[in-house]
Amino acid sequence: MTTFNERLASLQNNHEALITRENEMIANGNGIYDRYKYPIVTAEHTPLFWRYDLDEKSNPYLMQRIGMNATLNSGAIKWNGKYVLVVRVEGDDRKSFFAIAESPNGIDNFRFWDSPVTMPDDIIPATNIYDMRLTAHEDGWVYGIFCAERHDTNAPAGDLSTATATAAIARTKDLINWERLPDLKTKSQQRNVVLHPEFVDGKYALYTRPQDGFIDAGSGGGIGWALIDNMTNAEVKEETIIDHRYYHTIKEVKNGEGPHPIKTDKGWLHLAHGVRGCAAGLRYVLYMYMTSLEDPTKLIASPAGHFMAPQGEERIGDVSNVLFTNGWIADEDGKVFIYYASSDTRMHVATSTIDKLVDYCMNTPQDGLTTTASVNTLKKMISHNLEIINK
Ligand code: BGC
Ligand code: BMA
Repeated sequence: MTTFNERLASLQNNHEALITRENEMIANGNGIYDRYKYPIVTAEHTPLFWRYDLDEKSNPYLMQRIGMNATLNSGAIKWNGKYVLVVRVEGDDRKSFFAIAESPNGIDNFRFWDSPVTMPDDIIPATNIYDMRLTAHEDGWVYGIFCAERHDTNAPAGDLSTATATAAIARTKDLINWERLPDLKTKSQQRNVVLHPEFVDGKYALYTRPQDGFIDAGSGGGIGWALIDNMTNAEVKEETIIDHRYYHTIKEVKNGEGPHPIKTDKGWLHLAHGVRGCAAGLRYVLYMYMTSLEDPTKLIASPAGHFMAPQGEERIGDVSNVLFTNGWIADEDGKVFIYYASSDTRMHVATSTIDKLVDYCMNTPQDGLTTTASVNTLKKMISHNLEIINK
């Protein structure tokens, strides 16, 4: 029979091997970005001392006491030279919390800090919090905007599922101590609210996602934009839709901003998710678009279709057929680390460069919104290529 200490040593060795495993870029990608062989953060990456009571007296069988179910939708920031994720960790009890994992190279060796984030509550405490977008704003604070979910007090008796989604706001200078500010005041429910990194006309600017209900985007036409006076009592008075939803596209049912856009000399580079409904449920994919530097509400590039869709094991998980992103990091040298979660279960990375992503946005044909338009676009490229081939 293995002793407590033998079992502990074996758990520790396996855990260390998992965390320090080198990642490998997958060859022969699409030229736009590269995927990697291994997920970068999984539930098994969470420290053993979060899951096991390590006291032989109270836990003689060395059983797991607090299960971690998934690590998903993570905010990202370059912090003291490290690639840092604010991971949405979900326990077996379905409660999500934020915890920080850092890596020296952005693609492997992600290690959690010892304790999860202690996030203060707003006046009305939330039941669950998730999906933080990080913005190092030019005002000097690092803001985290995330979804705060509460049971809808207007739901009929017995309906324990209808909830409300609100944008919660916190800020920090060290990623350890978080100051909670009042939740965003808006006319509708909000998920996927993201703070633009710069002041615009002296105001804070938010990407929003107005929605009719907790799940239903309804009359909310897409990704919105709102200027607000301050973050300490943030209120959206007017929203303009900057990236619309369309019939029979990858964002027919809803769309939401991913992380805040990256500034490039050609415009703001955006990464977002689009959702469509099908017999298998909701399908979430990632897509990109660009807005103008002079007028960040003006769409200047809108490549058709998805930028990334779930592949292989990414397709399967707690909520299958989902890719979701709320974090990316652009290095000084132009390399971009795209952090995405698959099927609400695990975190991955893909790498690209600013130049390639801008090229992708500017030169991928737009969606003509009909089969005829798509076939015409395709035929144009084919005939041009045939001229080259037959020369
Ligand atoms: C889940 C989210 C999900 C949302 C809408 C929440 O309860 O935690 O992951 O996006 O419901 O389906
Ligand atoms: C939501 C998002 C994510 C999640 C997705 C799929 O609406 O906000 O939290 O990844 O659904 O379940």
